[in-house]
Parts: sequence; structure tokens; C-alpha cells
Amino acid sequence: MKLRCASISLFLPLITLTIVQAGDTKPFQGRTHIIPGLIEAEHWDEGAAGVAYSDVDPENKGEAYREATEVDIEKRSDASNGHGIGWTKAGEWLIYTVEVKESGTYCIEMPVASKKKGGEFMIEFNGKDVTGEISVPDTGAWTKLEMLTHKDVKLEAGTYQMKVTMLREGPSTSIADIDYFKFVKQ
Ligand SMILES: [Ca+2]
Ligand SMILES: [Ca+2]
Ligand SMILES: [Ca+2]
Repeated sequence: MKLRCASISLFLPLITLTIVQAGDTKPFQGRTHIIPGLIEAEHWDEGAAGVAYSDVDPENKGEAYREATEVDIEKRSDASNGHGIGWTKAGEWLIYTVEVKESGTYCIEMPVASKKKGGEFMIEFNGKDVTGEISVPDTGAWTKLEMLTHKDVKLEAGTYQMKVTMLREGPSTSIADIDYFKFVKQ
């Protein structure tokens, strides 16, 4: 008995991918972030929602620090540049145009605040995961920044779109308040 393959044609559904093109965002105020160096969290690229950033709720719950945006900017006196990002939720992301001046292995220093344990986020360079999941500890209060460090990040010299993605919320119901990302050569 000959079994015949079912003659049903299977068509893969056409999937439309939204690909972030390098030209779609511009460095904040025209200044590409330099690595090694400090990148203010509140200085993500200029560009539309879904291109330069994605935020789950349309209003900026914090401070009108820069042009109208959905990203939630927090004014805080203890932060570098007087501001950081807050009200972070799973699925949100931010793009930063960066130039790595020196190839090498880096440690990232990130002041974060979280009342109860925070969530997880990750950092990609041109779509490549360079950190894995970074977990945010309980710093005791939303008003208390603590330095979170992540070591052994290998980067090659060049210009990149750095993407920070909020993966999941912790018991704090958020990921973290973040002041900046400072890349230091190990
Ligand atoms: Ca928002
Ligand atoms: Ca948000
Ligand atoms: Ca800051």
C-alpha cells in the first residue's frame, strides 16, 4: 500500500517585520554617544514611537525634559543630569546611537532604583545581545539609587544602535528607574 503525501499546499503566512533602520533615528541633540563613556538614560535617540523607542502608555508620566514623548522621564536631584527614566514596563525599549572608540571588554555601571526587587532588562548592539538578562535588585526605595554593574561585555569598535529592552517586571511592578549607562574598559 502506497501512502501518498497529503497534497495540501502549505503557505507560510507572510510576516511583516518592523526593522529598525539605522537612518530612522538621530542621536539626541546630534551628539553620538561615545564608548568608553557615560550615556544618560534620558538621552535616547530622537525619532518617532516604534522607531526610536517604544513605551506601553502614551503619556510621559514624568517630566517634560525633552520634546513630547511617550517615554516616562523622571526628574530627580540625585541623578546625573538631574533626570533618569522611570515607570518602566515589560516590552518597552529605547535606542541610542553609539560609537565604540576602542574594541575591548567593558563593565557597565548603571545607577538604578527600585522599591522591592526590580525586573530584568537586556542590552543589544545592532541586534546582538551583549549582556544577557540584567536583574535589578531592591534598593530600598524609588528615591534611592544604587550602582548596578554588569561585567564582561565585549564590544568591537564601530557605530551601533544600542537597544535597551525591558524584559519583565519584578515584585516592584516595574523594571527599574535608570539614571545612566556608563561603559568602562575592564
Ligand atoms: Ca509612558
Ligand atoms: Ca514607561
Ligand atoms: Ca541621567
